[in-house]
This record gives sequence, C-alpha cells and structure tokens, in this order.
Amino acid sequence: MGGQRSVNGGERIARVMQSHGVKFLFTLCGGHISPILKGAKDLGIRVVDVRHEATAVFAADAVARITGIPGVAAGTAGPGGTNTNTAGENAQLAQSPVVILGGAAATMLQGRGALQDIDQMALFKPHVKRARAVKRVRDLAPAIQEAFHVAQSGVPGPVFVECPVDLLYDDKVIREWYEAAAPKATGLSNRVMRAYLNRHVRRLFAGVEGAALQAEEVTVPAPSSQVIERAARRISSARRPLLIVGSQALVNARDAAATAKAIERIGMPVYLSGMARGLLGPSHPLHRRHQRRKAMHDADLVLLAGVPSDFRLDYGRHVRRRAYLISANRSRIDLNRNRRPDIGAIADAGLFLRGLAGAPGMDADARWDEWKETLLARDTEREAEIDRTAARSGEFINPVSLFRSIDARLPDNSVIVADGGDFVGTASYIVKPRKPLCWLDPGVFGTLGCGAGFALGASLCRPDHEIWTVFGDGSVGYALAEFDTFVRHRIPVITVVGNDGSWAQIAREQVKMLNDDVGTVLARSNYHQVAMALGGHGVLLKHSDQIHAALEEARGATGNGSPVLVNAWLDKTDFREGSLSI
Ligand SMILES: Cc1ncc(C[n+]2csc(CCOP(=O)(O)OP(=O)(O)O)c2C)c(N)n1
Repeated sequence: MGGQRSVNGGERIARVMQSHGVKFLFTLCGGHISPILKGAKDLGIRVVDVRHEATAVFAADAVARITGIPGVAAGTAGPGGTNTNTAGENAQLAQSPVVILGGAAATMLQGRGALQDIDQMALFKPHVKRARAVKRVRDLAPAIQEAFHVAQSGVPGPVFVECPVDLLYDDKVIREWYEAAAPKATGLSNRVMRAYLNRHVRRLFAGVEGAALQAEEVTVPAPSSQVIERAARRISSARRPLLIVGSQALVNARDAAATAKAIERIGMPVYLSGMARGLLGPSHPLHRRHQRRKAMHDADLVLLAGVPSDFRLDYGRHVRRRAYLISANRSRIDLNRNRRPDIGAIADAGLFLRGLAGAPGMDADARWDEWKETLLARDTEREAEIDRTAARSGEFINPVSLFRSIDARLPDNSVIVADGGDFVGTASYIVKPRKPLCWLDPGVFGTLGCGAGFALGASLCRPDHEIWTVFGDGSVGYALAEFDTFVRHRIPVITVVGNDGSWAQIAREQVKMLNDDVGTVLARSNYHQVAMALGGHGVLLKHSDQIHAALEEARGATGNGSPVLVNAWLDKTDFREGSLSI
C-alpha cells in the first residue's frame, strides 16, 4: 500500500456516517461490530452504548424524527440483530429513516455453524425498507451510502446493512486470520483448501479504494401544480373544511416552520397528530385538540396531510361518504388505504401544504368563521370538563390533575415522550407540546418500550431542552435498565411513571369481556428506587398536595445532569379519551 495506512472496514463505515452528518451511533457492543464503534469514535461520532439493542434503534429513530437526518444503530450478529427487530419494525411503520448496522459471522463461516450465525436477511427483510448483506470490503461504503439514501427517499423507513466481521478489521489481521485457519499439511485436498481460502481473501479485499462517499441528494416527491390548483379550488368552496396533519408532513424536519406558516395561510381548522403535534405551538387559534371524530363527521371537506385512513380514522369511516376527501401522502398504498380520496397526491405532505398556501384564494382571513367558532366552543367545553375531572380528589394521584400541573410548568424548550397505555393516553389530551418535533410516540405499531430510547435520542439532539418521558408502570419495565445509560451518558431526562399496579389499558377490556384480570396485575413497585440504585434521582409521589413539590424537585435534580424518576401512585379511575395514536 506504498506506506499508506490502509483504512479498515469499521472506519470506512464511519466515514460515510460522518459525511452524512451523523453525530451519534447507538449500540450495544459485540465482537462482530467492534471496529465500527472504534471507527466512529475516532472520527468524533459519539458512541452511545445502551442496555438493549431495541433502545439503540429507538434512539436512532428519535434522532431521525427530530433532525431529519437518519439515525444510526449498530447491533452485533445474531441476538443483537433479533433484539433490534421490534424497534426496526416500529420505525418501518412510523416511516422513520433509520440505518441499522448488523454484525455477522465471517463470510467464510456463514452457514457453517459459527457463533451467533443466523440468516439475518430472512429475519430483517420483512421488517425494513431494504436489507442488504455486504460481501466485500469495497462494497461497504457504497452500501452505507445507499442505506442513507434509501432510508430517506420516497416513503422513509429503516434500512439494514449486514457487515460481516471479516470486512471490518484491518486487512492484515484478516489475512493472518485466514492464514491461520488454512490447513498446514501437504496433500492435494489441503492444497486445494489453501488455494480456495487465498482466493476468498483476495476477493474480500479486491478493488478497495479509500474515498469517503458524500451524501446523495434526496428528491422530495412533489405534487403537480394542477393537483394543487384543483385542491385549492375545492377548499375555497368548502363550508366546513378540516385539515388533519400527521407525522409524514414533518419528515423533512428542517421545513417544519415553513409548513406551520403554510397551515396558517390556508386557514382551515386543524388537528395535529403524531410528530405533527406541537407544529403550531401550544395554543394556536386554528388548532383544535378535542372531539376530532365529531369534527370530521361534520366536515364537508377533509384534507389528510400525511395521514392514512387506518384504524385511527376508523378505516376512513370518520369522514362522511358525502364529504370531499383530499389526501397527500408519500405512499400510494396509504393514500388509497380503505378509501380512495377525491383528490390524491403522491407527494410529501409538507410540500403539498406549502404549495397549497401559495395557490390563489388561500389567503382570505375571515373564512369559515362560524365553523371555527363551533369547533372552538367544543374545545372550550371539553377543557372545562377536564378541569372538573382534574379537581376530583381520591386517595392517591389524579392523573388529570398531575398532567395539568406538568403542562403548566413545561418550558418552551421541552420534549415529551409517550410510552404506555391509559396514563399516556391521558397525557396526550392534556399536555401541549410547545414547538414542532417536541412530541414523540411510537406511532401505528404501538410498541411499548420505545420511551427510553426516544428520550435518549431526544436529549442528545436537544441538550438545551427538558425531556419529559411519560410511562405506565407496565411500560417502564422496558426502560428501567436504561437509567444506567442515562447516568453514564449524563442524560437528564425526567421520567414520570403512572403507577396504578396494573397494565390498565389491557386489564380494562379484559376484565369487562372475560371477567378475569389474569396477566394484567402489577405490584405498586418502588421504581424510583431503581433509578436511585443506578445513580439517578428518585421521587415518590403519592398524594395530590405533593405534586408541585415533586415536580419541582424533579426539574431541580436534572440541573446536575441527573436523570429523575417520579413514581406517581395513581387513583384507579378511567380518564381516557380515545386512543393515544390519533
Ligand atoms: C411490546 C408491547 N407489548 C404489549 C403491548 C400491549 N399493550 C398495550 S397497552 C398495554 C398496557 C400498558 O400498561 P401500562 O404501561 O402500565 O400503562 P397503563 O395502561 O396502565 O396506563 C399493553 C400491555 C404493546 N402495545 N406492546
């Protein structure tokens, strides 16, 4: 190599990550992936080591959602890969651009009974947007570059790249390794085997070049001007139009502010869901928060911006048959799911809204006033009802009152992470995200256990924000070990656990239908002590008169970089209002 230091596979991968603006690599270590971690660290990418591979992918997912740049997670061969799979599928259904790097047995040993060797392609293919196994060193960097591009293009999603261990270490080490594995004895079959191994190694390293690959331009699917004009005309003549904005409208995180401006100009009353929550701030005059179903039923035109007609819209039945349906979606399948829109654009929903805002007739101020007033009155009425519920006192904590208190003290710079059942459902109709991209929930896969990873990713991307993570006492079980991660990496998240001694969302229906709570009962455990044992701060909150002090103690404790767990004992009352994932 003419005295030049050869660049190993781990560093090749890291260089591509670096050229794509990756700041963090989330991982749980394994011998198969060590060179990737080392390569990343050497290039200044922060390696964040967690306690479960699913957490690594959830954290990468949060980074992707918040920054618009794909998040990256690495898991070791075999069980490291299987452990990432649930979070990978969650990213797939949430359409989040994540790159998952998987270790693998040496190319020569695959399928021969090596440690942790399974058919990872078969495992991943159904659950990610693209899965690719790399077989030669020279293909590593292009494969990672392609992964970033595929993850972000069209309908975003996770991409898995399998990186066998013999592509990652220094070529000298690998050559020696193959040399040592070759039979030493003479004889024809041994000579044949040696020749075979030599050829294999030559192939592994053939044609390797040193260049790092730059990020490729990602084309954002744009709507045609005709479709925009048709939609604008229909909207102008509608009497009770309604806009529903979903996560997909925020795929290009950097355009959030421009999309918010467009929504203001269009002037339709709007409901925000998923990652779009907070898009218009905590209290915008166009933003309605309650009784969406009723509003959809009353609307004569509904515009779905990045929202499929899935279970959350009762498979399209929330929109009346006679109402006019306009939909913009990057996915053709989601665009037509269950109900074909009258006007459909296979396009980025944010771009569609921005296009619409520039169309003629979209700037009239005093449109639809009566309709807006009607919806506002419903919101006001519902808020008064929530206030009445918040005022009810019982033996322990009233979750409605707790979330009213949390909401009242949320600073502008705050992110809310939601992971759980009923308790989190209550949070979703009370707590108001202050800004765009400051609310994270699993999305349509509804995966319990996303919270710790989401909080980790959010905190790293937004170190100047307060990160509030809301768990049930069931879902927090997945997260507790990550308090160790939070402490080691100085991640000052505030975790609020709604402790009702139950997997309540399941228990509720199960008891009603089967008259049995089997499998749904939990102890009112001392979760705050787990946080303390791992080096964090713990607060036990049992009575309403302690709410203020407990929340202030929690906020204060984060000042020194400490994570906090508030263990809130709940009254067992049903405070739900629909499902979380609206
Ligand atoms: C990984 C996973 N396992 C199981 C479920 C099913 N599930 C949905 S809600 C829920 C109960 C959540 O209980 P908890 O976190 O205590 O919140 P609560 O409803 O009690 O407020 C369960 C088990 C799921 N969504 N995801």
